[in-house]
Amino acid sequence: MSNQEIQELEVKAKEIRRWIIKMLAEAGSGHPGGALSCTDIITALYFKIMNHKPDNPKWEDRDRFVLSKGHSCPALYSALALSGYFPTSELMRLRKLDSFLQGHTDMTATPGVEMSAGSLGQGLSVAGGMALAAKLDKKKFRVYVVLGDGESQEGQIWEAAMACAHYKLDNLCAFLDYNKLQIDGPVNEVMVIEPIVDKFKAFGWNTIEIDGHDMHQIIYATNEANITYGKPTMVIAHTIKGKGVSFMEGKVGYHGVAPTKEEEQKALLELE
Ligand SMILES: Cc1ncc(C[n+]2csc(CCOP(=O)(O)OP(=O)(O)O)c2C)c(N)n1
Repeated sequence: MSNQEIQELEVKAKEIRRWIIKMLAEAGSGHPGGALSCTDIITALYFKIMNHKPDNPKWEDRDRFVLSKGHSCPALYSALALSGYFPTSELMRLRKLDSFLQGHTDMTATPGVEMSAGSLGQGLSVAGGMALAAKLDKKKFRVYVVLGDGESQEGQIWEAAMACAHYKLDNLCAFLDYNKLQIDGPVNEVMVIEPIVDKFKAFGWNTIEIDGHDMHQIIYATNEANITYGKPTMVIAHTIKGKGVSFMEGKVGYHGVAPTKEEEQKALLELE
């Protein structure tokens, strides 16, 4: 992939970060920290990696994306809008009563959203089911899923991890958005998930560790997943919660607190 393509993705990621800030400031509520940490991964998937047709969201051969940490949906909504699934003007109606963009994803309401999420821990099971269905139906589509590190304390993740390896779901590529923080504080203090790479390896997964804000590494990891046969791939992506907005970076307080109008201006200046 050329440096120019990488730069274009970086520009797109910045645009998505600006939308996240704008839509949350307008709504006055929502989750900036975890949305900003997975933005680069979602940008690479929607604008480089995935086969999808925004004008035909239900195209049966499309690659599937599951955002398991559903509270980070502003990143997904922005990527969907900028891809062309719906007008960007809808983004400013986030969390309004009659909007199809609610605070957590709703697959029955939003074009392009594949799974309703918000209750943590379920996304890997669903993504695994989609990947297994592709195998049974002899379909070529691939399935991508983004998990949270705090979310990975859920038992269901490990049952799914076992099942995905058992069924040899090499058409499944998961990203762990490893930003080291969750709602109540540092993941290490709430419940240690290390050694996370060894754990997924032990469960039978191909594992790749990357900087989750480096486009080159994100693309490399998905390409590696593509040519790995007989096992699913877990990309352990080291990220920063609140990435891109200096006063939000690494701050647990911005897990679920929207920027004020003043903070919005400050953040947008940084994201120019
Ligand atoms: C089953 C369940 N338990 C608790 C919550 C409340 N909750 C929302 S976000 C969150 C923290 C998630 O942390 P993490 O997965 O690390 O997400 P990120 O830091 O990327 O935002 C919690 C506990 C929930 N949504 N679902």
